[in-house]
Amino acid sequence: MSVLVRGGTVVTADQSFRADVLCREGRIVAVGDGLDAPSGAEIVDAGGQYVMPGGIDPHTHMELPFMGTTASEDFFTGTSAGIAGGTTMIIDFVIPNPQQSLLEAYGTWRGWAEKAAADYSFHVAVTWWSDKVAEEMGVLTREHGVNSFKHFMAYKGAIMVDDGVLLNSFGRALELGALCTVHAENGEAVFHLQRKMLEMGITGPEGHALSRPPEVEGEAAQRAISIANVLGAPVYVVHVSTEQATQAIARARAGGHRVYGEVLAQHLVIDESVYRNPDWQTAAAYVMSPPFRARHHQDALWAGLVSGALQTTATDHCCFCAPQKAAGRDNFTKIPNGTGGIEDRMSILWHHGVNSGRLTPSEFVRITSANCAQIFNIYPRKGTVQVGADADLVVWDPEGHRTISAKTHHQNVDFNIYEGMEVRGKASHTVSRGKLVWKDGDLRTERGAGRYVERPCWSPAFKALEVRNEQTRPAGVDREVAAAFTP
Ligand code: URQ
Ligand code: ZN
Ligand code: ZN
Repeated sequence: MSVLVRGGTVVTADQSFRADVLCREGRIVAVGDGLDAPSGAEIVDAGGQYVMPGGIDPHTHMELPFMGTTASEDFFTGTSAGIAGGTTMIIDFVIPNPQQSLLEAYGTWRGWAEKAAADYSFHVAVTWWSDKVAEEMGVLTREHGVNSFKHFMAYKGAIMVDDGVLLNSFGRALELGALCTVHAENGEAVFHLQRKMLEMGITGPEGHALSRPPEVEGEAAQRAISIANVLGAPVYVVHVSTEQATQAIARARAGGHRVYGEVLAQHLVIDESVYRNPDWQTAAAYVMSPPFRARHHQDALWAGLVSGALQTTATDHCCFCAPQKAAGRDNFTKIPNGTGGIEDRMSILWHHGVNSGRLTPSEFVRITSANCAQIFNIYPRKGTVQVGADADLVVWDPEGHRTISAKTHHQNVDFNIYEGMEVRGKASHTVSRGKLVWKDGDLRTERGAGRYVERPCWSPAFKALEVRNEQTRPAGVDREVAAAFTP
């Protein structure tokens, strides 16, 4: 099976040039002018369009069991919706219960993901600590291609971890050459404020945002960065939503600390006024953590992306339908946290990023695909258009208009957070694993066509780096190990 994408402008993280792209048996086999079509090849006319690496969404939660229910989007429907929007790979999360074996949970999620229509990988959450957790982190890196471990600093009483777990886990990940990521909200402060809101009789969705003010994220982001810095470890902050956290990351990076920041497409364009919608169901549909913020935070997030302080974009695609959200009708703390968006991320970022003049097409490729591939060590297999790379491509129609709506989206959820938003720029064709699976509105994904993507750790690179100075080398941590990640 061959696919020839003809007549387009190839855009990678560092250049744009006119070229045809030939894909065969899942790989890109030729990039150049005037390529011949092998017999039987499917031909895509990409004239007037861009040919970019398929989007990678580093933050999704397909069929996540959470807050007493299960996310409505599964690995097949969710990756299919992603393909319709130009995303060809997800990195989802294995989230063990506290005291549960990480390997056991990993096996469960791998089973669920076998139905995926596109490629996928997993961050594994560390939700508790013991020698066994440390040992299983090693097995996951050595035998299962896991190179990132997640830590929830929120969700007290459920999956929240304290500073002690962060120190143990960050240190262990450093030994393994794996990257630690954090959900940065001060869970104790959230818990305290939730009770205050309820005592004051605030039970609606507005209470969700009021119990998670920006400082709750700013403090936790700074704390995670400081803890990582004490160990000389890198850290990746997921779903950065505030000016405070963006500035903490920018300061750390300016100081030479290896800190990465991820921003969700929805936090760039939706603000906290959604929680004041008089319709309870609509306001509840926007309950996610961190919550939507006042508009000035959006300016800071865009500045973070344009300046390079923030590197990746994601969706935190974690869908709950109206009946599920209704569990919190009388108490906002019971509303399952999560929103969707995997199908719309690329159009939102193109329309509000490139059409607005904030981003060039190459910068769009960086924040939707290339940076993620490099940070999570799967570049140039993913995240670029070159011979030998996986044949994951999106043919992007910059003039294609779309009105986003739950009535027309492919996501398995009864609400679209961008409902009614008009965007210019959309995926006209998507190639996944060398197959044309989205063609002018015809979605032809196959259940189980996706494959698990192993992500190797960084060991060799770290040995070369010198510790920044004596102070950052924690006592007792082997000099060579401490050299890891520390520029
Ligand atoms: O916190 C997360 O990232 C998961 C549980 C999805 N829910 C959310 O509100 N972001
Ligand atoms: Zn989170
Ligand atoms: Zn999440």
